[in-house]
Amino acid sequence: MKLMKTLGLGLLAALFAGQAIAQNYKAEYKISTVVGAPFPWGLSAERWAQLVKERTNGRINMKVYPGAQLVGGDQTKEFTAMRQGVIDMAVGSTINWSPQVAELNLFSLPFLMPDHKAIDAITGSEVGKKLFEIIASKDVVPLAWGENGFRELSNSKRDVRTPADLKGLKIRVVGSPLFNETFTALGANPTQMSWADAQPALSTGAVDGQENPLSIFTVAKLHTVGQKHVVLWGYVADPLIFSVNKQVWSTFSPEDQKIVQQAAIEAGQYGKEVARKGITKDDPSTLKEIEALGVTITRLSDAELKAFREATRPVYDKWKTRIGAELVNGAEKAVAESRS
Ligand code: X2X
Repeated sequence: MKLMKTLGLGLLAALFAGQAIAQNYKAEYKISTVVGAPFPWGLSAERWAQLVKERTNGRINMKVYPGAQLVGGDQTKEFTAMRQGVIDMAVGSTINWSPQVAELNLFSLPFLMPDHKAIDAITGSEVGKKLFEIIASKDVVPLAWGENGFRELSNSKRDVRTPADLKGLKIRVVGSPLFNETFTALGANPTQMSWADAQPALSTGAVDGQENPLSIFTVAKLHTVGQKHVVLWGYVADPLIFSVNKQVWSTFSPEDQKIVQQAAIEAGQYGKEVARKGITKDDPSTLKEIEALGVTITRLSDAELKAFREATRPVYDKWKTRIGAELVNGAEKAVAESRS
C-alpha cells in the first residue's frame, strides 16, 4: 500500500513536470530573417531550427519567417521587435541591427576587414565577446555568429575601377547613416531602402546599383534587373547573429538552452561555409557562374583598392570615434594578428 502511494505520488509529480513544460513552451517560436532558403542566410536559419527540433525531440519548434515579414519588411526594426518580444528569435545582420546597437557599425567600417580570416579574427576575439555583452544588455541573448558576407558593388551603368567611376551613380544602401556617408565620400548618390524595396527600385531603374554578397546577387538573380557590372572590392562584410529574446530564453530549461546554443553554433558554422563557397581564390566557381550570365566582374589591384580606402578614410575615422575607439582598436589589432 505504501509502495502504491509512493508510486502514485511519483507519477503525479512526473505529470506536473510534463505539464509545466507544455505550459511554458510555445507551440512555435518565430525566427526572423531578411532572406530565406536557398540564400546561405536562410539555409543556416533552417539548419538551426532543424537541429533544435531533432535534439529536443520536438519540444522546441522553431519556424523561419523570411522577408523581415514579422516587421512588415522593415528590417532595421528587427532588433527592436525582438527586444520587445514581438519576435522570439532572429538570425540578423549586424547592418540591420546597427541603428539600435551602434557598436555593430564596426563591421561596416570601410576596408577594416581584408578577408574571411579577418572577420573570424574579430568575431572570435575579445571584441566579439564585448559585442555580445552589449547585445545581452539590451534584452536579447546572442548565441552564435553566422555570415551574410563581403558586400560587392554592382550597377547597371559601367565598370567601376576608381572612385571617379562611382560619380553620380544612384546606389541603394541599407542600415545606418554610415553607409550614406561612405557612398557620399566616394561621389555616389546613396539612397537608403529595405531589401524588399530594393529589387523593384533596381528593376525600374530608380536606382543604378546596390551592394550585397555575391550569394545574394546570384540567388536573387540581380543580373535580370540590369546589374551587369560587379566590382570585387570587399569594402565591408556583415556577420549574422543567432539570437533569442531574453524572456523566451529564460523559459527554456538549462538543458534546452544548451541545445539551442550548440545548434546555433553549428548552424552558424555551416552558414559561413555556404556563404564563402565559390568566391575564393581556390574556388572561384560562383564568380565564373556570374560571368557566364554576361556580367563583367572587375578585380582591383592593390593600388586601385588603395584609392577607395583613402577616399573613405575620413568616414572611417569619424565613425571609429562614434563606435568607440577602444573597440575599433581591438578589432584592428585582431585583424593585424590574423595577417601574420
Ligand atoms: O538588405 C540587404 O542588403 C541585406 C539582405 O543584405 C541585409 O539584410 C543586410
